Amino acid sequence: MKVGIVGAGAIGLLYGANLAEHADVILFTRRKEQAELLVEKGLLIDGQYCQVAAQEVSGLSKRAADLDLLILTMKSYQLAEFLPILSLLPKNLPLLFLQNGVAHLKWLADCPQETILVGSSEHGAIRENDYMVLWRGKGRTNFSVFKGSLPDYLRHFFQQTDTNFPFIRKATVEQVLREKWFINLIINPLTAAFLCPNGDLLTNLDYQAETQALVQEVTPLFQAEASFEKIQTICVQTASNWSSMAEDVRKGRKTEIEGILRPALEAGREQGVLLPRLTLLYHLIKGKEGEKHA
Ligand code: KPL
Repeated sequence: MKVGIVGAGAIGLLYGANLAEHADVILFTRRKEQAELLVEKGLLIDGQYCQVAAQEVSGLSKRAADLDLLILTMKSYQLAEFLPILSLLPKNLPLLFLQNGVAHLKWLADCPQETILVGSSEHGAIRENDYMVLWRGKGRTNFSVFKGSLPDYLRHFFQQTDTNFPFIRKATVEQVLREKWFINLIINPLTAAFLCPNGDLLTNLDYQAETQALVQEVTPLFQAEASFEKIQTICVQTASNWSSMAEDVRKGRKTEIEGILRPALEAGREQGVLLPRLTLLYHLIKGKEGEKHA
């Protein structure tokens, strides 16, 4: 089994390290230096060595015919630029998309591949540097079939990884994405605004009150899918992890605010749901981003 992973940020490195136990993994990186480092030093997860292959993403189309699965882990705003490359890849290569938010769904129907899976990751991970990742919270990868059907060899592969790194199949893509969207909608902007790790949303009582209030505010959009308990579970599982948005703000990078918060604000406008807390968080984070990415 050969698995290609596009994107070598925290999630790409985490999946690379965990899947390397069960498959030959090749990481496709944006920068040549990162691929060289991964080949030279190996991939280290919590200090443990894993052997992976790596090369620049420009070489993907040449290697794609050898792959049994391609996992796309880049941020949703980076995915748009990548879509033309997907149209050059074999139609029988199954793709698994692992983006936060829901904004990327509209692009997937145009991908020519016959099998498209959409997933969401509950893991907490931090990229220490180009070849080192810290696993800061074990979760599951929920996925569903967006197009085609799940080949038997992939079903078997996901069963193999199950004890340490479970993949859970859900009935619908909506279920997979909405549940994760709700989690990211609460945890990511709050931790990015308070600049704190996920666990602080429970242990700091002022932050906890704000977290509960935000859950209540967005409940009309998510109905039964919205629950403070769900947020508690993820915050406990990933307590020492900095959410991807908090990490992006900390490092002065572009965030996924447009893929996560904007669709919720739009839904609020359409459904007549007032979202003052979320609106403030949107502008707060967008404003910080604007200082660096104007
Ligand atoms: O998905 C995440 C993220 O940081 O984007 C969680 C699950 C909240 C882990 O930090």
